[in-house]
Amino acid sequence: MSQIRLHHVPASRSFRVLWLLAEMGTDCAIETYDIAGGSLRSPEYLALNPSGRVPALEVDGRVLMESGAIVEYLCETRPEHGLGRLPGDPERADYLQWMHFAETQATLVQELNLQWIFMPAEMRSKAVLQVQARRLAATAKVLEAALSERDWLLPSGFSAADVMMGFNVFALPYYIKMEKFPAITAYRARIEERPAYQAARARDGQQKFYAQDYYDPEAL
Ligand SMILES: N[C@@H](CCC(=O)N[C@@H](CS)C(=O)NCC(=O)O)C(=O)O
Repeated sequence: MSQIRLHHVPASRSFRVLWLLAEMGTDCAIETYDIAGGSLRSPEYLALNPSGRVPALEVDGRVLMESGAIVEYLCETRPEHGLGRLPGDPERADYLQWMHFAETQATLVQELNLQWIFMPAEMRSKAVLQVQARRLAATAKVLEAALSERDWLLPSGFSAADVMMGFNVFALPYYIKMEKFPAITAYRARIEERPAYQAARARDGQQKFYAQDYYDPEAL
């Protein structure tokens, strides 16, 4: 089998794939890109992923994009690692729900990133930033309620749904006050204790997005 190659931006959604592969004990080569530097729009990269986004994964003789699809594909084609909940599993419906809810939440983070990090300050809308931060907090409430009941998203224990969602929780503190979310904070600490997470972070690279600890729309 040819080597798996991950097209990656440090601290972006491609980290989910890097982390999942580490949980599987599967090595991969990494090609690193700079979101602001234009390399995701090069003809070579667009030939791999026409939407110009990460992740893209070269695996099993093809290229896949969309972090959720990649995570599901890897779990289904490598079931021996027990990280997915495949059709027939009693947790399958909850697993799918968390996998996709993670993208609902990540999209809110992305919209906040767009305004706070990537757009010129004069283009920011206080109203939109306030609404998006509130919407993000609403998703955090859902997560907080689940994690108040158990350590991982599914009762049977750690799964790829935690990889999808666990990536998000490191971005939440930039946009919402975490005091109201002690279960998420404890979840984050449990994630940081995982050897595979630590191994993936060691390969991830330096995040270049956030220059402050908290972005407050009220301060605009
Ligand atoms: N739903 C997609 C979203 C991919 C995505 O938007 N990735 C971001 C990084 S987190 C990106 O590549 N942004 C670059 C851009 O939009 O130009 C996924 O989960 O893979």
